[in-house]
Amino acid sequence: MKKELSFVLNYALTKGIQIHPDAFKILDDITDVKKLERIIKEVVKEKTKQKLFQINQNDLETYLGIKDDPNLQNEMRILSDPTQKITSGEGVKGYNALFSSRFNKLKRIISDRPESKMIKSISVVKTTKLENDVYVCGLVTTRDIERNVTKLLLEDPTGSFEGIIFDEELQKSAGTLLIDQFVMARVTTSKNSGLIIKDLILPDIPDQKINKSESEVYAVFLSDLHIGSKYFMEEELIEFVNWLSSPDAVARKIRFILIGGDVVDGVGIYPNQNKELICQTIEEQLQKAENLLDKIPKNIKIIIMPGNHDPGRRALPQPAIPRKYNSGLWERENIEMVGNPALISLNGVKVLMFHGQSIDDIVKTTPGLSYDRPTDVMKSLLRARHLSPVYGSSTPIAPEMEDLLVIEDIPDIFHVGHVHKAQLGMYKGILLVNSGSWQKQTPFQASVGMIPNPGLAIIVNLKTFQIFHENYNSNLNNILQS
Ligand code: D5M
Ligand code: FE
Ligand code: ZN
Repeated sequence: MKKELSFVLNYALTKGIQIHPDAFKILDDITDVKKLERIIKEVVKEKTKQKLFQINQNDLETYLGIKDDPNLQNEMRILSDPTQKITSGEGVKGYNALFSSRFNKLKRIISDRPESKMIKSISVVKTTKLENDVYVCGLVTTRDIERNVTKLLLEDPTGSFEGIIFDEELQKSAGTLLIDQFVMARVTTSKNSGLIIKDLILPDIPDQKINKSESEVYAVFLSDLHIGSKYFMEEELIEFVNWLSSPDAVARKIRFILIGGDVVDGVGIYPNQNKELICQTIEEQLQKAENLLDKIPKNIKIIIMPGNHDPGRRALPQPAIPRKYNSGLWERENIEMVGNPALISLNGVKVLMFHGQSIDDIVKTTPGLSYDRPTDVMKSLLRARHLSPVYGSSTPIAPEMEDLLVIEDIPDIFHVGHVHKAQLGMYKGILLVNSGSWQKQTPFQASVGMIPNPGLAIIVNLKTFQIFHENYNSNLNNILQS
């Protein structure tokens, strides 16, 4: 008998627990001594708690995820992934196509509202004297505040017009509009034949029924691991991964792990990044990611989406992390590589995953929004029904023929990362999850006063939407916000 195995047997016996020969065979296959010790200690602890005195084959198979609990369904479907759809039109023509696709998709969405029967095109509104109020749809081109009025320039495929807002409250809502966002305006002709905006309506989310899983399984939401960075919390993430194969009652029900981008820290993403890297190449970083994810029980399905630090292309929508940098991740049976953004169904629960690059543009230009409250920004994306409305700011957007960033399907869970601040929220029944990070505060973040709350794993029961979290940060002030 191997030395390690006799240790295991003796350890169990001193605790008054026997190991069945079939269970012994499974233990014999485990070559990692540390893993073997950990497994036996945890199973013995669990058996003692349950006042049972034999470890059998079934215990170990369940514990190691070799055998699935047949009552737990874990069906994952990719409902939408930009990877295969990316075409990139060229130059001005491409951007015209993109904006016309954006306009048409959002007009279709807003057409469900009763007011939409009175929608007129901008060319008609500009050339006729209006008897009654009418509605026009357009993308916001500019927003100016002059003395006591706000002026909005709206554009549709027939032309553009400048509308004036006098009402104070309405000026406040106009102040939160994002450039290039779609809006419907109620307009009327003024005495001097200018156009006055009397109301602004966003596509927004209608009241709807949330889909839940029939089977009681849990999903884990992670993002911004930044593997390869000096500040990546490797020990803590390994501890979490080990917990996944522990007998803990919550861990035993986890069947999905979603990773919302910035899986690795990348190379050449910011000046002098190499000084803050432990792994200097993308390949090395992804290999480390693969080794780590390989320790996750195989009955857990893992979805990997890229962020702005991952390889592929920088502009949105992003394709999945290309196979050429690491084929192992692509070949793993329990791993699914998707682009950014992606819509996934987990036992019928729709999860919209988006890394969240556009948050940078939005907090810069919108009064009342900040990096500290990412779920507020997520709400404004849902109201705009667009993941990255602002064009030409810090978030690069590719000139696709189809605007793949319009939120067409309404999700049950909206999963975003990027700002390294784990936070939960709710909007019109949709669960908002910002999954934080597994990277300690970087010198850059310290210099701009950004305080992340890393090392938190958010876990959602997909049947009840009850939320759990596991904290792997030793700092007790590191808390999940909501
Ligand atoms: O982004 C982590 C966070 O840091 C995110 O909130 C954006 C912010 N960030 C990153 N780089 C910059 C620059 N250059 N200016 C302002 N804010 C920034 P990550 O994608 O992990 O780097
Ligand atoms: Fe990040
Ligand atoms: Zn990011």
